[in-house]
Amino acid sequence: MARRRGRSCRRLVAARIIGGPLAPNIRGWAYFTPAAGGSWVSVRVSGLPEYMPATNSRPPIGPHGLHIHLYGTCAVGNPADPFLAAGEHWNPDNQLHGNHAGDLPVLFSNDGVAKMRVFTNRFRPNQVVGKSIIIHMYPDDYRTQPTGASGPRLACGVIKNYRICGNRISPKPPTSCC
Ligand SMILES: [Cu+2]
Repeated sequence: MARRRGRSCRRLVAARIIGGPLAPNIRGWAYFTPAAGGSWVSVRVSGLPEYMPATNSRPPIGPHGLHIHLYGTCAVGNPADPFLAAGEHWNPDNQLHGNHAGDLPVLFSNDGVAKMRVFTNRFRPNQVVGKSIIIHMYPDDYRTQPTGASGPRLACGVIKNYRICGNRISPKPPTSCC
């Protein structure tokens, strides 16, 4: 652990998640930490929409599809169909959806709050820096190709290197501290 100005600092791969025009109250973080043989992915968000059962014309709202997408941009683009600039699911080894490296379990809302920690052996934290994480409106069915039929994109975060010094998290690259 490196020390600078008397504080201990460490590097953290993370994404600050912010809701787009379809769910502007969403706020949260995703953290990607090393694990034996892969990564822990920890997601904490608030402001998710209320669960609504499926109707004849649309799937249920929630639990929410969650994926790592290819490009590290959260440009909103079309407000009615936002965050398309993040591209498709991150799928470096050309798998079917359900087995994309960027596929993750759905997020369950608890009065708008979701907290989930999941292990994946599909990547190390460094490998997802520069990509994005997206929360969708509908559940992932893990079979519809290539999207899982998760529907519109509610929230987005670009996965970056952050540093934590004491309790502070700042978006400076790790070369400046650790
Ligand atoms: Cu997605």
